[in-house]
Amino acid sequence: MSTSTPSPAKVYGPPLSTAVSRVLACLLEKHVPFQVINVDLLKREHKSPQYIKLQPFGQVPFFQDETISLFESRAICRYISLKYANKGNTKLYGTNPLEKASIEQWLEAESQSFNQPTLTLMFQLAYAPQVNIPQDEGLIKQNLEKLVKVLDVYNKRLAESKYLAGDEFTLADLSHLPNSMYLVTRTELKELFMSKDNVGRWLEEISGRESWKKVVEMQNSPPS
Ligand SMILES: N[C@@H](CCC(=O)N[C@@H](CS)C(=O)NCC(=O)O)C(=O)O
Repeated sequence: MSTSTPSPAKVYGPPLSTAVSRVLACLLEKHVPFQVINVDLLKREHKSPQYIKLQPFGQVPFFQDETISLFESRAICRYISLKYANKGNTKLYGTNPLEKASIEQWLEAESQSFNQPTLTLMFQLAYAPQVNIPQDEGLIKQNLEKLVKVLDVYNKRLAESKYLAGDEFTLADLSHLPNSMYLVTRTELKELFMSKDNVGRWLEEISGRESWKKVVEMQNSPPS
């Protein structure tokens, strides 16, 4: 009988990357041990031939666990939730077909409706000024309008239930944390999120989870 302990899962990429932080939050919710392998985006390590062999699009995160490798943060989170169904937060990905479908519904809303305007606003409002790229006022206005419409839908939903997919915190909520918290903490859009009462209450609640607080700690620590 082998007594060797399995090696921890590996996440390649900086915790400050929103897609990487989604995976870290999921691993922490599931109490799955992991190791972060730094990939320096400023040095363009994600475009090196060695890294492209792992992640063919040259993006972070890349994930390895035992013998498997995956990319795409949302797919990685689904995998972790299923593989470690009985560890940590066992309700993260639902426990019956309807719960799972409801979680999937809001995960799709995140990736199809919420992600695009929030990513554009992150770039335009936070990144562009940092690197002296001129801001595109038209694009900002257009994506703010899109975001307001999405937040109105969420606000209505969150008047009916504590979390997006029902009464439990799930992957659907977790998946919204990276882009939401980036905009809330690094741009002037905190007011917009908080002005929608139920969205504000929900964001306070989900960003106060131990898993997310640990991700923020990791984001504020220098890479090892
Ligand atoms: N849909 C992908 C997006 C990955 C992604 O865009 N990662 C960014 C960091 S948040 C990245 O690698 N950017 C560098 C690049 O695209 O060259 C996922 O969720 O994993």
